[in-house]
Amino acid sequence: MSNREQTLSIIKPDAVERNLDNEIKEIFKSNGFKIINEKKIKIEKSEAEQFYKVHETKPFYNDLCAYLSSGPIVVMILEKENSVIANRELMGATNPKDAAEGTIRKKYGISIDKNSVHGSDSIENAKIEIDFFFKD
Ligand code: IDP
Ligand code: MG
Repeated sequence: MSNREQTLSIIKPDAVERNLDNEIKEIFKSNGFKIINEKKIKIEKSEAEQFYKVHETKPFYNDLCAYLSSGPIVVMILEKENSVIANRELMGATNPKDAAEGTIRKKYGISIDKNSVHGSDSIENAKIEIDFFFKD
């Protein structure tokens, strides 16, 4: 039985700013992800606050939301078998310092906040996050 599923990926401002978006998209494609939909946008801080609401009690919440809304981002719906886990693996650990060799965050991440990519952490959250950016 196929487990083909969708996840939400974001190429964050630090990577878009360095013109890495095409390179990162190629990494997803060469790892078997199909880009179902994508758009380059800039969001308001209030939208970032809504998107990251799960982190609202964390000390880094304000900086995180300011950062995600600081410049253009590329949001994508990615599809592949077990895409949520597959994307998390390809992204690497939240802190690029801890990310495994060959992962996107190891290759491009600058710091724990400027870690180049976001990926949904569960199938349930993937649906919520895809709706957040692509339901109109
Ligand atoms: P994830 O992006 O790997 O899923 P989360 O724990 O969901 O990591 O955190 C969301 C984002 O918040 C991270 O990607 C990172 O940019 C930022 N973040 C997480 N922990 C810290 C921290 O301790 N200091 C600063 N920023 C953090
Ligand atoms: Mg997360």
